[in-house]
Amino acid sequence: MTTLEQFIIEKQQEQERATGAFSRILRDIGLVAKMLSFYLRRASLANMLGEMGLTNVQGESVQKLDHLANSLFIRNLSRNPHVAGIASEEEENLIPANPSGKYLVLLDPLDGSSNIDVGVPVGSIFSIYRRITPEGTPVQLQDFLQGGRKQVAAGYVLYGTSTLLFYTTGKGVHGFTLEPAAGDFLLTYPQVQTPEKSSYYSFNDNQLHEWHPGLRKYVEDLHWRNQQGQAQSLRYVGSLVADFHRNLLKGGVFLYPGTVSKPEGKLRLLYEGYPMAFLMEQAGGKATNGTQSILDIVPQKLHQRTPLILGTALEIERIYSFLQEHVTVG
Ligand code: P6P
Repeated sequence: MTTLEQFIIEKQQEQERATGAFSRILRDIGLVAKMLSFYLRRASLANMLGEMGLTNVQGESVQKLDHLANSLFIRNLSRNPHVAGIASEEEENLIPANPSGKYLVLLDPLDGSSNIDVGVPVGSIFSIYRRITPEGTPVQLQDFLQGGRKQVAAGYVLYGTSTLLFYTTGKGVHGFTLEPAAGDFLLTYPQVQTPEKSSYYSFNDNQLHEWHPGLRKYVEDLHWRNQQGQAQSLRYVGSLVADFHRNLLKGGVFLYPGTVSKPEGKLRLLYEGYPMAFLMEQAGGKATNGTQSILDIVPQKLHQRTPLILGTALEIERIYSFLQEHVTVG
């Protein structure tokens, strides 16, 4: 079987400008993923569950494992000579690394960590750009605000029944499974395409009354189609990586839209929306904020939020049609 390292080298040889720098970064992300997989499986045995007693830049309580994941990624990537800078959901400001580096890494180090205490899968999300400021100088905020279409790579690690690493460099989506006996990720899902037919829909309906009327109409349509025997099932884990991964492989649609009181939604554009949208588009699906493709949103701030609706192209087109039918006035 092909290891992650072998696969990266093979793909690198196909890319004329590949210098091995990007491959080294992906290997470092894989290394942290292996370490986190180890710690997560023993968290309840090693008193690693629960809160740190700190609040992060998002105003959220920091879980012990959030802190560990953030530290591991930053420590390992900062040592990589090709990484010029890092941004993390857990850090208010960008983190300059090696001025001679060509790449930037944006991270959600451990997404869905509140689920860990109840044994629900969690994930890490990453997004990689080439810097646009001169090499040899410290990275600037503008390096991180290039927009989703400028990503050179994106991916996630799912710490579930097995530990999976999925990524794209714009030439398809490829998935690997951690083989603990070998201590390496092995290629198990080459060239992933999301099914055209949707089997699942994933959303938290606790604010449905505040959704755009067109989206509420879409949900009614889902239920009506189920009554006609075109059954899709509600599956919502409350962990973005887990919900995304199931829908990517089985076909589905995920909605975390804006609401009347929170029009910008909850999820973060730069290290959740952009990478997941890149992956979904590469797998043949679509990703939108309700009015445009996620990847076309022009970023303004490091931690800005975005409504996120993504999945099979057919369902996203259906959602667009309901939104256009129910344009709210004013
Ligand atoms: P809610 C986890 O906290 C997270 O950031 C994502 O992983 C997940 O998709 C979403 O929030 C769940 O939010 O409001 O349904 O609990």
